[in-house]
Amino acid sequence: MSDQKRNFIGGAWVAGDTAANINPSDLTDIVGHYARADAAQAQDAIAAAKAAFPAWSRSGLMERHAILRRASDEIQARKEELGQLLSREEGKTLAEGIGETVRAAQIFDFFAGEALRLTGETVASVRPGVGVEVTREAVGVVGIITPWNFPIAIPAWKLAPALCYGNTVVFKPADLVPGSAWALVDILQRAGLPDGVLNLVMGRGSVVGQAIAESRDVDALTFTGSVSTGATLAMESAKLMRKSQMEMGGKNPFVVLADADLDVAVDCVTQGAFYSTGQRCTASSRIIVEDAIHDQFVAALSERISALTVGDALDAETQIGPVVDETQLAQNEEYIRIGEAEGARLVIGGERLARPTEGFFQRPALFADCTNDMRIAREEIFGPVATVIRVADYDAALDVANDTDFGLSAGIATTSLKHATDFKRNAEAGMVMVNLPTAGVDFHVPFGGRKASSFGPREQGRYAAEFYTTVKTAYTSA
Ligand code: UN1
Repeated sequence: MSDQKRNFIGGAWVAGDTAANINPSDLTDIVGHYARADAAQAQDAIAAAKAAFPAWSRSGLMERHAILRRASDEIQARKEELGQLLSREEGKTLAEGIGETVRAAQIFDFFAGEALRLTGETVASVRPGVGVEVTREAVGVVGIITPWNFPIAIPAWKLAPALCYGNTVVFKPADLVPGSAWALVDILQRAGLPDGVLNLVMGRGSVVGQAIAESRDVDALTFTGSVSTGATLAMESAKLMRKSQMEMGGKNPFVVLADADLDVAVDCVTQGAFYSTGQRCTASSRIIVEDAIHDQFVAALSERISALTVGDALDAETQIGPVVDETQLAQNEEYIRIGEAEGARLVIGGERLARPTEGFFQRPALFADCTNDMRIAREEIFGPVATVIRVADYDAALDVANDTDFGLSAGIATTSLKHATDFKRNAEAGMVMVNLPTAGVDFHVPFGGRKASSFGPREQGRYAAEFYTTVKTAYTSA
């Protein structure tokens, strides 16, 4: 295919089998044709990254700073176009697509700065006349495997620190959304990365992801995606004694107390559960509501849901874009059936919606009368489906919030300082939100969770150095 967007290996654009990138808002719209790498190309990419490592890990800080800065500037300058590409291939609204693109630019800006702030420690030795220095060095070849739901921000928050600290990269974006990833690699290579420092291998997890996971030449592996794949990749990594970082699912609680500002609570849940079509690991999917405000809250939320405009991601009126593909939509529908069979009450939504173009449109769904042991309250659905669980008081709410296999984000709507403080202290989650949605995080502070949600060091901000560097302790006798 002459118009094929190719893989990038060792500084050259390399053709492969072609896959069409389809717009979930309009199945007749082909976003582009993208190469799929095979296992041999993935190995070439790993070899190129390995060969480029010695020089890049010793490169000057101003060179790294300038490349990351240029990338940030170009992403920012092209935010409308890149945001549109993102929304067209993934289905989140244009406002969300542009917002995510700006977030990617901010992440590159942050790590351009971090490149100039590499520090270590000088420590007195216990032995007289001996000095100790603690420094951080690049890890080596980093394998980066990213999901479809944040086609530019998640690649940015893994690529930027990897490159900032002097690692070389083999990058496999999700097969469903190669467009934003390809654009990002194109920007970074034109920003001046030496050949082999960043390699793009698009394609299937079972082929490309597998080749990266199995390679002894990949020194660190970072992944965002499902729990089952994350667990497999962590085990593969442990067998090779390789550093790994897994960001996986969530079943994030959002507690609504009787003393909450009702508008704030409804806003937080609408955004947290349904924006980005509910396709976020940080989505609020268990809404835990105190009895005294329960009926009023469910009525207000259901009214809000019925007013949400579901449609083409690129239409300015749209508030909720399509589900990403048929497989995900069928999974959402299966969970609607499961919820009804379990005895939960479907208050609103869940049905497919017809729009002028053929796409994967679904009305956001709200279940009430749920118990925390139902499958719809325990398993990550990854769609616009939320469950409401009624509780007697704050203590019961906290118990239910923490009764989950996951621990990524937890939120509460309350005007009580006492309950907000207690929740921040006792919620078993990596991130806690007070009067804010569980999803939608800052780019410069740690991101990650507990239990089945995350494995390995945190991402983002200065904490990213924990994963993307390795510590050296040097002793010198005077
Ligand atoms: C956010 O909520 O702002 O895959 C980010 C995900 C997360 C990112 C969420 N890793 O949904």
